[in-house]
Amino acid sequence: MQYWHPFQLTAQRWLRGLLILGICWLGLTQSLWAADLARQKPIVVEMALGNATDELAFFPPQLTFESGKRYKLKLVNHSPEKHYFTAKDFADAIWSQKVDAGNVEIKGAIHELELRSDTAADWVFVAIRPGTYPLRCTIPGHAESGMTGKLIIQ
Ligand SMILES: [Cu+2]
Repeated sequence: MQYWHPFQLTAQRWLRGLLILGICWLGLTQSLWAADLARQKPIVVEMALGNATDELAFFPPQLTFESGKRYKLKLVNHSPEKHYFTAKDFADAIWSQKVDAGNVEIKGAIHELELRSDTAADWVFVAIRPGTYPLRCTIPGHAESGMTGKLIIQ
């Protein structure tokens, strides 16, 4: 049998209560922060994967984002073949909300997008971690022919 001094018991309860309150507060401020970011009107940026004359490049080859801002990155492929938008480290440095592609909306973390000829997709995200991240098309031969780029978060 264990006996607890009444004060000790009360102090422990208080501490536990405070700890729970603290955790709730953290959770609340974090979700408020996320909700606030999610409501920001996105800055629209466009990038083309290839072009009508089938040049293997991203247009423009470099984009710069600002940390803490919400973006809608409009990806378009007007070229006669399919391309990939592969930027794994960049994907880890953003808070990805969704990708809108035609009638489909994909939520959560996305690392790579495949765009077939004459398709478009809107990627909505909040830029978070500053850095310079490589972008490439992973179709054999494309990156080697110049289909690479840079995504910068400042
Ligand atoms: Cu390509």
